[in-house]
Amino acid sequence: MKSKILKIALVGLTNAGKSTLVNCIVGETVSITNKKINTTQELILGITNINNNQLIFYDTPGLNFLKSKIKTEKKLKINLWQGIDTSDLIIYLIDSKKIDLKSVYENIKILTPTKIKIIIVFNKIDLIDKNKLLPIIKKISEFYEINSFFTISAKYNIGVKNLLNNLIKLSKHDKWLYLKDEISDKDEGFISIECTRNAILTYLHDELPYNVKIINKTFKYLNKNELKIKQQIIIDNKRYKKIILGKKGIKIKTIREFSQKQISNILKYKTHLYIEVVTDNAN
Ligand SMILES: Nc1nc2c(ncn2[C@@H]2O[C@H](COP(=O)(O)OP(=O)(O)OP(=O)(O)O)[C@@H](O)[C@H]2O)c(=O)[nH]1
Ligand SMILES: [Mg+2]
Repeated sequence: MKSKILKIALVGLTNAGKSTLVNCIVGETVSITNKKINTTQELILGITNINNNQLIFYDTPGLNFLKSKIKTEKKLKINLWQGIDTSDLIIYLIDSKKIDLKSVYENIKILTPTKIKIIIVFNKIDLIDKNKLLPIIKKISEFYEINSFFTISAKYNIGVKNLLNNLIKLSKHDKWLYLKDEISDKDEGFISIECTRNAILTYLHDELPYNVKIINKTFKYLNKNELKIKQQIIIDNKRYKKIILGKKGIKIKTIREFSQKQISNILKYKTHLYIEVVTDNAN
């Protein structure tokens, strides 16, 4: 059978469940998820192969950015558009529990000039009565030439197989871009950094979690079961250091433990994680 390929950009408001969907499709955690907003900052790829079809999903940063608070806003926009520009299809993902029709109209209006086919997927169907979506689907199709609507629950893997079976019908004859076993473009080092970012996002508030940089100083497999990672959390404001450390270091302890557990679960290595907080250009 000739190889086929389809590149799909997952687009939608923050918290719609884009990263959860990528993980569900790939079957492993390649992109972190969190109930806080603007979790995804990089453009992350999730790849799945079904028979002769290679489906490549671009998990993009949520469309509504944390204006002014977030220093990386520009980077998020670049990553979002890079994902869209390289795709053959846009999945506009909607949180069915929190439908904001105005934002759906506005965002589809922004995406329409790209001339890339858009399909709409209602996520979190486990939280609502499906019938409530019918008038909404009718309204959207009155405004735009969109005729493909799907309902899924990315968290509970409902309707996802049906969605994939419909996507493969749209794939085009071409060479696969990734090897059979590749599930993401990101490596284990990246995931370990994302886990610590996720821990910071979970335990710290306001703008701080969005404005830290994390790097791996050491990433070493000790044997086939154990992993040693030394990370640095780099901040540009001395004031933040106190907040991240917390009273008697309690905050950083919680962050380290949360991240270490997540890394161990995702990478399937017993992980020894060490974290140091440093200031850069301190003021
Ligand atoms: N009940 C339910 N919750 C879901 C579902 N999909 C995602 N969630 C939850 O919604 C929250 C946001 O999910 P994410 O996958 O991080 O959302 P996102 O669209 O990637 O968000 P950003 O990266 O901020 O743009 C998390 O707490 C998920 O567990 C679903 O199908 N049902
Ligand atoms: Mg995300």
